[in-house]
Amino acid sequence: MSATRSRIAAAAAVASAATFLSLTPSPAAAHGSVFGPVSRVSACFAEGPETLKSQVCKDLAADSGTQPLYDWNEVNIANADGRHQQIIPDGKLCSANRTKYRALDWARTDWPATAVNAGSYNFNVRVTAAHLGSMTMYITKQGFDPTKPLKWSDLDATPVATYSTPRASDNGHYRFTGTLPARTGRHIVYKVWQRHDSPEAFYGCSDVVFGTGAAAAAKASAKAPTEAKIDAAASHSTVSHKGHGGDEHAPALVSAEAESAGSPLPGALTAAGGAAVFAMGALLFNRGRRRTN
Ligand SMILES: [Cu+2]
Repeated sequence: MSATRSRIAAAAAVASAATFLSLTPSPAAAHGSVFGPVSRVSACFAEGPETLKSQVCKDLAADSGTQPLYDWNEVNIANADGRHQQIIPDGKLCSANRTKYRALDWARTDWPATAVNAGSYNFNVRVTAAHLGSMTMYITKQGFDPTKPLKWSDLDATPVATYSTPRASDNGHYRFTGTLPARTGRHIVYKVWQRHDSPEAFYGCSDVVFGTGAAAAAKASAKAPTEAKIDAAASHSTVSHKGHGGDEHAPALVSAEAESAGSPLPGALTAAGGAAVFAMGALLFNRGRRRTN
């Protein structure tokens, strides 16, 4: 084989390797979702993706399919790196600006909600993988209009809870206490969970209704998924439910895995995939050269 021909062969191999890398699905990493108060995606998943009851959950599935519900423990941005307000525009907070989860941004007042009162509140986050990091829970200001898309400026700057997430969970849960301020009516609790062992962050909206009256109770229909439901639906998930817990040094392709699940920020995949293609191409090219020597 001539040097020129072997170069052409190497180039073709690189091209097919690039195609292979871009077409090969890889499971996204597992994370979690807020079960207390129940997040939007968890509340719909709990109804059963194939047996949805709430109109808003049915509309979500009609718009986006059921995969966002089976992937209830995702809603991540792989390379957020603390830049939450820069990379998530107003109106896209609940989806983390992910097209896959766009329905979660709908400003509707019929999302399944959790009844709450001012004062101490026990938060419960179901995590399918624990990560060292910081979890911050915000709540909307008094006067928030739930018929308008959620904006960063709607959130009270003072968190209602902050929690340093340890590398081991309490049997699949992070439990911590916060303090809810006085509010009336429907509000949103917004979770920001920034990993410290990687730039990845997770987001979520939980609908709450303040008050103890019958009207509040009637609106507060959210239920968290049962463990049986989580187990039964795991095979439909594109998000790993196990396997990378406690990964203090995430492998290089973790970012790429999250990217393949639809992150709007493509840098990580390009970098990781490009490095792999380059390495493979260099190897093939050198083999070709050796043959011609
Ligand atoms: Cu994770």
